[in-house]
Amino acid sequence: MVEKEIKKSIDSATIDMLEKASSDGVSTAFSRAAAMKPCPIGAEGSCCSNCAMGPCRVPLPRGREETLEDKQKRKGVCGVTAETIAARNFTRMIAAGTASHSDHGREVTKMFLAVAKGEAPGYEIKDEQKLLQLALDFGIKIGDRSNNEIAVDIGQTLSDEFGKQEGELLFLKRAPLKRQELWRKQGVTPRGIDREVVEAMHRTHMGTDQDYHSLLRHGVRTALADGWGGSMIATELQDILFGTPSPVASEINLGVLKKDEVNIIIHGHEPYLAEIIAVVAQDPEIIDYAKSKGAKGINLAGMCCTANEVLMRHGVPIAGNFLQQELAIVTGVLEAVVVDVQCIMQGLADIANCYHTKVITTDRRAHMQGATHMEFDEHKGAQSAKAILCAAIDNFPNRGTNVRIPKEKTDLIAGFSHETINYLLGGMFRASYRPLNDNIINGRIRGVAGVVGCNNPRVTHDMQLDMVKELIKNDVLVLQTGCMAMASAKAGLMVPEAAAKYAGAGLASVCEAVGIPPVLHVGACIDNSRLLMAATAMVKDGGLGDDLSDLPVVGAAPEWMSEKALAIGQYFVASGVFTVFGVNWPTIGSKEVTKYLFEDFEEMYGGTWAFEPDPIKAAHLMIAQIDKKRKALGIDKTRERILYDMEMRRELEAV
Ligand code: SF4
Ligand code: MSK
Repeated sequence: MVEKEIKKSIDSATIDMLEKASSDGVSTAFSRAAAMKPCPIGAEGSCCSNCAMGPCRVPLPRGREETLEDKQKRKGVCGVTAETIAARNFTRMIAAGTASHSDHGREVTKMFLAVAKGEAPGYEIKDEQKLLQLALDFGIKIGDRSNNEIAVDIGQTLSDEFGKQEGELLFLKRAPLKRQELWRKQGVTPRGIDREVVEAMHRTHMGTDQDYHSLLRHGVRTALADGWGGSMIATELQDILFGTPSPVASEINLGVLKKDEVNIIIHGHEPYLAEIIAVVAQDPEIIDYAKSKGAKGINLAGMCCTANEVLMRHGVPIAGNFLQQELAIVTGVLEAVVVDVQCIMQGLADIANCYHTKVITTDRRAHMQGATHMEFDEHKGAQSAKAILCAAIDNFPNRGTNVRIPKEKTDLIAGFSHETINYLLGGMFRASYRPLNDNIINGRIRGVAGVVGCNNPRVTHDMQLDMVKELIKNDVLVLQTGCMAMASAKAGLMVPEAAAKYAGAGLASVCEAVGIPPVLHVGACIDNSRLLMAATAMVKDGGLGDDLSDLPVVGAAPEWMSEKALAIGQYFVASGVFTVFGVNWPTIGSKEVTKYLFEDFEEMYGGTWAFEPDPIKAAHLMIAQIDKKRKALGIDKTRERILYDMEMRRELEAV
């Protein structure tokens, strides 16, 4: 029997595999979500379990307005208010998100230092230009020193950013001056990355910070340590080590799996192992080994953000986004899913038991019961990769007959790093954001939206498409990362031809002139730092104000689930960007806290949060915000003229 949860996605490959999962009798995140309703008290941020006097639940009254008497009663055993509980929970989520991105950044830094010191054979410095630019930024001597010598100093400088006790994070200097001053004035300039995360945990411990204003201020400081710290370090150093992405063609969706080859999915977030697997998988010796087991070859595909990383740099196809990870196993043709860190469902181990798939954990920080652990050693990268590939190949003969590969796969172009956008718009020798700014000023492009984040089985999988289509139809250029980028790619929005099909006339004319899709794949979750850099470049190119908050730029995470998404949203907001989230809002249990985030933050940071679960309505909130910024910049009239011209053109065509 077909279960109710199979209607949970708009992606037909996902629906197909949910039907197969149902007939195979296996549970997935979709069926588990349907069977278990979310706790309403936790969802609104009104539950505290920060000490053993609790957990304390202080829900809003249901079905009626909160009275003063209710408010008096809504206290934990320690006397803490519902406001403090909501703000503490929110700050802890930001801290966890920041910790995850930043621990990724730390690992990259360690890897970078190992490569610079010649201790990680198989890896090398690929982007010399970016290396030298960073050296100039940090005042590190270049002279006649080798790249590796310079890299050691850069690695050490950035490694120190994590444990720095005082001062300001180095990358904050990249932000417009006005923004830096605003952060100082608000007291949210981050010092060291680890320091802000540790302080967030301390402040939210029982009996420490009990004022929601100061708790949330520290949440902002912590989030900034992510966007302008840990995430930016990860992006920059990965670019130097593995190459700064440039446009690359590939394919996406479960249809990239192959019936007659050894299928291996690389899944998670940190790309060092995946990088070397992508290389070693092409070794003729390994391919011959696969053939010796009866396969025609090795088919590597990605999942989640590790997928984005190896897509952008090697063109490795993507099997799917977050909610498709279990479904890739349901195909019955997956020999191994090789995971590193973050967004890996423990459900993989259970579901793999029902098929022949091997779940291989590879990171010392992320083990899973029921999985095979083959720890990656960066000092012996190629050996680690080879051992993992062989384990997958050895599993090929165990493949059963219960197989079905969805036919869906879609072409996409990825790899629009901040530098690439610069070159594409301005040309190789005059790389600049000037043409983007000019087209925003003349109204062909109304504004820019970053639509990022995860999938969530509490809402229709990939429903963000409605938002993205509405935005581009209204001439908003969309930049995407993470699993949202994958949703648009699956629907065919990430090819240049999509401009004529889906974009408004103004945006389409620019995309066609430059040869870009109307929806740009900018990278993985940590690469939201590229969005900060792109927005900063727009300010620096002039004509659109002198701060990030002046730009007609907005953000959204319509299907978010991860604490990392909240950290990203918070650093967008604190960088001056209006940001709307879908699914649910985790402080709804406190009107004061929610008002503070949704209204007062605008005064303080020039950017604010909003919550709107309907993707079309959310798109219109974003468009309204873009129009508000255009008006403040005095460029609203140019757009009216463009629309008038289009109308006139249509009338002419009708004659
Ligand atoms: Fe309850 Fe206060 Fe302990 Fe939280 S910190 S569990 S509200 S007593
Ligand atoms: S992988 S954080 S589900 S975007 Fe970055 Fe996707 Fe969200 Fe993980």
